[in-house]
Amino acid sequence: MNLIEPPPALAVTGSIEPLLDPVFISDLHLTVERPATSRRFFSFMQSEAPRYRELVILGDLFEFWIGDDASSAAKPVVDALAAASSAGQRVLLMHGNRDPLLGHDFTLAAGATLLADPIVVDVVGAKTLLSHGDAWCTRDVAYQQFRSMVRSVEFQREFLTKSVEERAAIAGSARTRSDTEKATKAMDIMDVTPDAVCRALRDAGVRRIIHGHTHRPAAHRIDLDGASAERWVLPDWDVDASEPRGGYLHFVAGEPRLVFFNDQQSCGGINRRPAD
Ligand code: LP5
Ligand code: MN
Repeated sequence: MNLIEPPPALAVTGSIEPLLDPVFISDLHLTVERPATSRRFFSFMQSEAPRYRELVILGDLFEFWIGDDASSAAKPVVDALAAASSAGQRVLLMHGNRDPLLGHDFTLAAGATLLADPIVVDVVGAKTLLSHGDAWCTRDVAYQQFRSMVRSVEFQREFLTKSVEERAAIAGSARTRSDTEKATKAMDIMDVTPDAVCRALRDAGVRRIIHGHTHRPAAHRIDLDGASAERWVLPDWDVDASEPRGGYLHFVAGEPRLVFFNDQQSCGGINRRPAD
């Protein structure tokens, strides 16, 4: 890392102009090891994304990211984002738990803006809280400890001084340990905590949340102090899986709508008003 640049945790912006006609995606986990998913991303960038004024990526675009200086395999992805931003689309991106080290060089090359997590944004006329969503999985105590470490400026500065090989080895063992530990965690621990979501809605003074991370796409209606609020959860993408999945959220007549690539994929709230 160039030492004059801010570490990724400080390379984010906390305030942006309203989104007028956005498309939201997250949790693509792009890697050369999932070629069909990468191909679907490139076709999305060619044919679907250009219909919207803003492309918003709410974290985990990449399977993992160990620093902007170790990203040659991701060049086609960066180029696709750069083509979109050069064509006049706003490209907005949030860190996920897999790619919290996306930094200044990446955003410069992609023509993207890194968003703080969470961030309140005017989205199609409604004040909305955007987040990757992992910070609200508060019952996953081991994960929250890991998250605090990886998001800290001190950790990021230190980690990015290591060689690419050393970083790759550490990230590889973190991935293995994550998979092993996830196998023993109860499913509800790995979902957002309802109280944490309500607190976030109250603190932000909003009635709508959009997030990713949990891979449980849905539209939830929430009772917030006697009034109604909404939590929209984006789908993850895996087009290489035996049952391919993925999709996006956009707005139709001012209302959010989830769209899935695979008609077989279903969720609690597809194309309907949020369900409980
Ligand atoms: O990612 P996923 O879907 O498997 O599970 C997440 C949580 N796991 C993680 C860990 C990431 O997968 C690791 C990859 C990061 C690569 C890029 C970052 C580069 C910095 C790497 C620095 C080490 O996010 C998982 C949640 C799950 O979502 C659902 O919310 O449960 O959380 C965990 O599994 C966390 C474990 O409980 C603890 C993991 C400890 C790993 C320790 C590695 C220590 C290395 C120390 C080096 C100084
Ligand atoms: Mn995630």
